[in-house]
Amino acid sequence: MARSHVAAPSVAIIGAGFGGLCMAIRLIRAGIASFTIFERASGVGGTWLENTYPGAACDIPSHLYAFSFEHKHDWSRAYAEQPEILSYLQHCARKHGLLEHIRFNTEVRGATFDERRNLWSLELGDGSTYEAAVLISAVGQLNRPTIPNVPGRETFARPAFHSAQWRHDVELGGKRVAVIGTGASAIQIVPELAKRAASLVLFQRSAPYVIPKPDRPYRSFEKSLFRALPFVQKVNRALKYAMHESRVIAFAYAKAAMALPRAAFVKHLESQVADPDLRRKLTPDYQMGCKRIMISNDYYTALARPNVEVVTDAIGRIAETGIVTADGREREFDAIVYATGFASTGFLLPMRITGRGGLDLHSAWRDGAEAYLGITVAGFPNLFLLYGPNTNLGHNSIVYMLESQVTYVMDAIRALGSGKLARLEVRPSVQKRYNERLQRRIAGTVWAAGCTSWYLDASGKNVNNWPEFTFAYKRRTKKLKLRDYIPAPA
Ligand code: N01
Repeated sequence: MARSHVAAPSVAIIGAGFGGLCMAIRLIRAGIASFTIFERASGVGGTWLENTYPGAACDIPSHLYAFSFEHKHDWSRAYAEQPEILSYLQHCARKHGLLEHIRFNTEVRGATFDERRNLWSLELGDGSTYEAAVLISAVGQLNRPTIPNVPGRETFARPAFHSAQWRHDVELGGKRVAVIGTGASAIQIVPELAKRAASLVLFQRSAPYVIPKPDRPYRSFEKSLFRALPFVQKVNRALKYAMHESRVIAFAYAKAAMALPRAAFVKHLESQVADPDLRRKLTPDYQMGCKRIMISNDYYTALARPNVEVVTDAIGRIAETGIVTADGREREFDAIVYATGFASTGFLLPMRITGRGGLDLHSAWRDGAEAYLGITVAGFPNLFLLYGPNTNLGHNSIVYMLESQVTYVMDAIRALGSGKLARLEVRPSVQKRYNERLQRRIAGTVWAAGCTSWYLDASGKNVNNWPEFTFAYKRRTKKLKLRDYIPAPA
């Protein structure tokens, strides 16, 4: 274990994506070196390492989708693509000396809290264990790809893979390709594949709302300006933040404000798709914002290409060489791409997390995952979640939320390092009150408008989204209040 420069508890971080790296940089900057990051992959980047499908890019502006303390003046475009985001994260890890703290190719299978010693014992993939006083989960919400259990799926004898497990060894150029799903991943994949596949059939269960993406390459003079005058970049970032932040009004405060983006959607669809039948298929039947709103300049034009077909009939089964829709029609394919999303509501699954008194985290969450501020969970002392329950956004950059959470966890680590506290465990009443209020707020948002989405668990409870302004969340997480926690003197 690395030696600390200041008195601090030992810290184990799970995941080396945006969250884990942010946490580690803040620890290093505070002079705390007693931490280890466990990463199941062979490199840093998390979702940006895993998702390498053609067209993978961020739908939040580059300057906003970056750490506030680690600006990059030379983003190549307004909305960065996956390789550039990955290389930014690799740069952050190198620059802040994080690599020596990361154990790559090391999966954490579970963790158990030892009440007598106030230590978390982590069970690692190779069967060994590792102990730390503080456990921080930074595994994200979208790390377990799901492939629907369509009858006959296993019988398909040709390549079939999930968008987050892209098979770069499979050449799709000139092939007959099926894409299942119309979420944020699919709308980036489809335009790229449509250009080179002989034919592409998109199986759409629900149509997404797609509006224009204000994307463009940055000009050299802009990059030079950002480098020479960092405050210009800061102003640019602040403006983008404010613009995105205002969007929560339509999601959560005044749904009538959704009329504006809806008008943009209608105009976009009408300008890009001439065929009225196709337009009808591509018009969603649910309230805008209920599922994630998509931005793309080439999705609709791709669907209007002669080699592309949008199928809205339900998939009945998958056969050896194709997909059979409920009407009995079989289409033959050389490959199937499942852009079918992630198991988003199980959070730390498949890890087994055992807290005080043998309490299992997933049993504690049998009525739906919840945490106080999305960060701490009653019964699980010294466990902190980054991007935990109800901290996802429909309107702004998740990096902002992560930084707020990291500020809060740093406060906790300082408190635990003071030598006065044995552990920090949120009071059940505080967690309950917080979540009751949160769910009341969510009930009035557009996400509760009756559609299905990855924000809802099996019982229909929204366990993923934060329903307010992000600056309100930042304010709440600025300082850890000891009164929210059960007193546990050292
Ligand atoms: O997954 P999704 P995703 N038959 O769950 C369909 C982030 N992200 O990977 O809507 C037919 O959104 C399902 O249909 P329906 C972003 O937060 C960000 O695309 O349930 N279809 C849906 O269309 C995003 O929201 C970026 O009716 C089936 C699709 O599969 C999140 O990741 C880029 C089906 C799944 O969509 C997830 O996006 C990419 C079935 N049996 C992703 N089962 C950025 O730009 C499921 N579907 C930052």
